[in-house]
Amino acid sequence: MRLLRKSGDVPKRSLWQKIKDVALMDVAVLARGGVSAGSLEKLEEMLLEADFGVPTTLRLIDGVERQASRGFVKTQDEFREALRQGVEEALRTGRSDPTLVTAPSGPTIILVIGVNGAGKTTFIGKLAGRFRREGKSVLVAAGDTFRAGAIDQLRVWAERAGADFVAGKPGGDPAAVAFDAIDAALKRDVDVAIIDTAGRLHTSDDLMTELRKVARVIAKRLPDAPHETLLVLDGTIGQNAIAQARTFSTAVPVTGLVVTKLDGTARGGVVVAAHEAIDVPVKFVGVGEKIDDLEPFDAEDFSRALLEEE
Ligand SMILES: Nc1nc2c(ncn2[C@@H]2O[C@H](COP(=O)(O)OP(=O)(O)OP(=O)(O)O)[C@@H](O)[C@H]2O)c(=O)[nH]1
Ligand SMILES: [Mg+2]
Repeated sequence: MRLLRKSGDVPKRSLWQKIKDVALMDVAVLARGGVSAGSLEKLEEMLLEADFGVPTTLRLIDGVERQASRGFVKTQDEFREALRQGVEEALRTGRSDPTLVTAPSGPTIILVIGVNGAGKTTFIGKLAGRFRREGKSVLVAAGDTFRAGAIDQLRVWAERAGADFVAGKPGGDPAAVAFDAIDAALKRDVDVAIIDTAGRLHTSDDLMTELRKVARVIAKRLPDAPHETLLVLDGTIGQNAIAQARTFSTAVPVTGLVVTKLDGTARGGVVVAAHEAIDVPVKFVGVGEKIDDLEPFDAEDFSRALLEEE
């Protein structure tokens, strides 16, 4: 998994690189066998800095301490492996299947939601490109009628990916766009329809109300749809992403998470924290602005990439 690598000209140190330097004293204490609860202070600081959040951080520390008390954490490598296993286990707990749900017959409908700037439209472009490479026919729909320029931005992505494009009028009703998109998907018999949405309205309440309406209209037009409602989170905004995950998932049934902008950050704890916060599987991560910069999620790969030696 291409993750957390340098983006542009600024090389970033991996999380492990940081932990390795400052947590060595913790390791030394562990190696002497003298671990008491709460002794891994440095590690705790580092994990919080990497956006794991308090509950996930405490659980990870607990896991390392438990391994240590059994005598399994005597070397730096064992320390790293204990932590990595904790991360992987957290990502495999609860609802954690990264496979995209598809319609048993007819078009698969994917609704994409998230705050403005999270990377929804870019993700849709990348996902459409991915389906096209698999030989599937794709339609994308510009359900963001709110932001000026949003419709054209998606049109460009559709052309780049080789996908059909459906749009309404600027300022029009996004639910109507979603309805038309499903009509078009059924008529043209496409394999996948992906519906973009606005990230900002006057208030967050307005946005949630609108999303609920879009989801309702989709379900009315096609029972069982949307087959996926993917929440896009910016991986660089720390605990705000967790708050967003909670807000969106109480408004609509979120079926998968997409965490973007994981290139060029030495953090990434948001991926684990968001999964734990709302018990929804992470399905993709975004690692750049280009069409190929999308990685299907894999818990083991992710944990290895996060804690890789440079
Ligand atoms: N480095 C990096 N940039 C990304 C990634 N995904 C998206 N971006 C950038 O983030 C910015 C916002 O992306 P959009 O796709 O327009 O975000 P959006 O959620 O559709 O935003 P609104 O339409 O305003 O709601 C753009 O400049 C993208 O190029 C990623 O994985 N890595
Ligand atoms: Mg957008």
